[in-house]
Amino acid sequence: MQTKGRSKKTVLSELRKIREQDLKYESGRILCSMCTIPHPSAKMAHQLFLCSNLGDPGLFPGSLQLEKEVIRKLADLLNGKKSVGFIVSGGTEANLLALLAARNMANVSNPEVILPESAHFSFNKVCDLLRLKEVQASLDSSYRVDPLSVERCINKNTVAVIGTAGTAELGAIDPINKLSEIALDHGISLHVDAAFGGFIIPFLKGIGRDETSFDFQLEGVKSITVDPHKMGMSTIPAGGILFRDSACLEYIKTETPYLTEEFQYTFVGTRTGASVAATWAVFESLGVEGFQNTVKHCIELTMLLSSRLESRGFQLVSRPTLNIVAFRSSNSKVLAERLWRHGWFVSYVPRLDCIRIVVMPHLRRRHIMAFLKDLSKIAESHNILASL
Ligand code: 0PR
Repeated sequence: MQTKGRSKKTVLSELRKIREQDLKYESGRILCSMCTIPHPSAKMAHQLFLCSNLGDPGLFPGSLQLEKEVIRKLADLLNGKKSVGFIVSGGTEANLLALLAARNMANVSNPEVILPESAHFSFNKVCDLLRLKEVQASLDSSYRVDPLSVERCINKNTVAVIGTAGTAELGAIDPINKLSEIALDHGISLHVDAAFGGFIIPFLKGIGRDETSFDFQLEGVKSITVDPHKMGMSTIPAGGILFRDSACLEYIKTETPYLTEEFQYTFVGTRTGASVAATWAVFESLGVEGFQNTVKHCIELTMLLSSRLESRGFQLVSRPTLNIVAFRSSNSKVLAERLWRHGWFVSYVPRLDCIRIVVMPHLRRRHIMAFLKDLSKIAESHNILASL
């Protein structure tokens, strides 16, 4: 660090220059992200609550009220009549809290968790931290967890099973209704990771598409992850964890002897109220109709992209259920690398040897059309065939 401070103007102008190196969602070239441009009201709300710390909520009763309201609205969206929860740092922390509760609730000496092959890698971190043994359940032909495989994995050490409502790789929705029955039959917790799908699935019915039940309506569902900083269009960091009822909180609480509240339930201590305010602002600004319109926009572009890819001969890994398209070519890895070099930022998924595109709200039809045009050119110039 230099001895003397520099003027605000100099500092900011340097920061602006450095910021130019970051990619911008507005360019329409970020096709590999589950985050997007926050809603304009979220950006302003975030600034307004920049100093707020929900780690010591007695000092910030306004922020606390906003968190309660946001959780109430999320609970309504997910049919959780008695649900409680928190806005946390992201899907990873939300999944951590869910499994912490499940493990402590079960209180067995060698706890195990059943993870579908398609579960997000955050669960690997969580299981490592919580010393939970991972048991992998296999998928069916449409990349949804096979309930029979789950049932075969259960033994006396099983504390929880994970179901995903919108997998990170394909946007697939596991048969949560079946998992719920299994969880109830065996007295284990079912945690639903709807980090991505939680802000999409509840709005599908309103736009005339099939809706799958994945939430607290199903009695076996103990907890749900649902992230405002993904399809919720809030600012980062905003993950969401909801529990079925307040009894679950007993298993994750830590005493905070000298703070303004007696217990903390989140993993992170000092935590921002800014993205809570931002989430509140998005809910107020959009309402159900606004979310429906956003979901409709993303799904329509997804359908456009997937059908055009198919007509160009590319093979879809599966029919998109949500706004994720995964496709293959004769050399998907090299094609993904070439696309990056040409400024199209897609993901390459090694497990499925495919390219993944997440059709987030920052994308427009013109971006999809420009991508398709470049894709064909790039594939051709590197002798990559659309078909396998
Ligand atoms: N569960 C699911 C189903 C997820 O998709 C993710 C993240 C998580 C949990 C973990 O959430 P946090 O990252 O908030 O802790 N899914 C994205 C992914 O892995 C995260 C992401 C976001 C990646 C933006 C890239 C990016 O640019 O694809």
